[in-house]
Amino acid sequence: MDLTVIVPTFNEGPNVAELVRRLGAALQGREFEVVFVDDSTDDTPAIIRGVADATDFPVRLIHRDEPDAGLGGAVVEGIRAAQARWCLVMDGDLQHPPEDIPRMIDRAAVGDVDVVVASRYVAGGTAGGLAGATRTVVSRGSTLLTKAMFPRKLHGCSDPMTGFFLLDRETVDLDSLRPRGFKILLEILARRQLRVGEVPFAFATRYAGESKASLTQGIRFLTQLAMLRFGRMSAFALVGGVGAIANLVIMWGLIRLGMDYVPAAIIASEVTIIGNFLLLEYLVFADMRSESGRMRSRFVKSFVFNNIEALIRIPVLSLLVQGAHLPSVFAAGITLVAAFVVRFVFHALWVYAPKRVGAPSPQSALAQASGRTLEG
Ligand SMILES: Nc1nc2c(ncn2[C@@H]2O[C@H](COP(=O)(O)OP(=O)(O)OP(=O)(O)O)[C@@H](O)[C@H]2O)c(=O)[nH]1
Ligand SMILES: [Mg+2]
Repeated sequence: MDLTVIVPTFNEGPNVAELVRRLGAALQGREFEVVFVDDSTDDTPAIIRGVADATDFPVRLIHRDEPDAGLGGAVVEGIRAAQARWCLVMDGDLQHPPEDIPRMIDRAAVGDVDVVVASRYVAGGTAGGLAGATRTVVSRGSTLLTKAMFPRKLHGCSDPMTGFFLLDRETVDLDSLRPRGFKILLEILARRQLRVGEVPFAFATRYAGESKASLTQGIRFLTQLAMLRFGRMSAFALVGGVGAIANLVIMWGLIRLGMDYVPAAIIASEVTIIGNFLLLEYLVFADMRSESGRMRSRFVKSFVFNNIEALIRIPVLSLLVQGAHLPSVFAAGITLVAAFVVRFVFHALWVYAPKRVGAPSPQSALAQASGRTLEG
């Protein structure tokens, strides 16, 4: 087997037959297989099986009943299951023309790269298939931001957000990837310096079906970027900072409405504690949720911890001010920083600790949780 074509699909039924037909035509005379990694909730799996029966090259289906880590997770699962060393990843909606694959293979055959990226933004490529001006601006802007954050690792890559690439799977450590959201190539390139080759391609319009891109995906992407660049602790700090500001704004608002400052402070704290928990769940620790038991028990732990923390922090603050005669704002700063570190360790090690048998130990969970700065 020379090549495994990996196609992540989510409700792409109407595109399957046409995609497989064009793949067969474009890759005629080569040894290859097609692997669909499917998270669909409709009849797409049945359509894939039907098409597989009618083709003379191997078409495999991996259907995930419990999808993990969305599109990125699906691609990683496909790479794991691949028979070939070289894996071609492409969308299932024909925005990535199968006819470009031979050029990508030729580029890889030169032998000096680990990954060949089909780029919309290199001379000769076009992004015409992006739906509308907003999508184009968002795509362009986020590409620039991403390249600015990883200037060295993404130096040779004009389109790190593309979902169309050919990868030598022996050059990536699949276990080190933390796929979340849509941008799996970025995850691969940011983890490790790879040699990148590019070929231009014309991004087509969707053949049939509906787009799965959304604002939620956009927010996930920004979190992914922050975590890749600065590690999980900074995403955690970001959420904490937003929470602290929200806390003060709520308190100020309630006092203006005539409430006494003590109940105002208590209400503001409780609202922030709940809001912070939700942000941690869906942004910072999203990739660890499935392994760390039930959401309700995580909420109870987090809620109890934060309330105890507030109960300890205030007396410590007055001790520092009255006992050690520190200026109050400075003292408050010290207690907040100390509380932040303790809170991070508590959430990473206990609230989001993996529950499954054979799961990593708390020590490795913390290493994973704190993340690393990936580029010097
Ligand atoms: N397995 C799997 N595939 C997904 C998931 N979400 C999206 N996909 C597939 O990933 C590919 C890209 O998704 P699209 O909805 O086309 O996203 P896009 O190309 O950025 O958006 P459009 O330009 O509007 O098409 C398609 O083949 C989808 O079916 C998912 O959660 N799991
Ligand atoms: Mg698409």
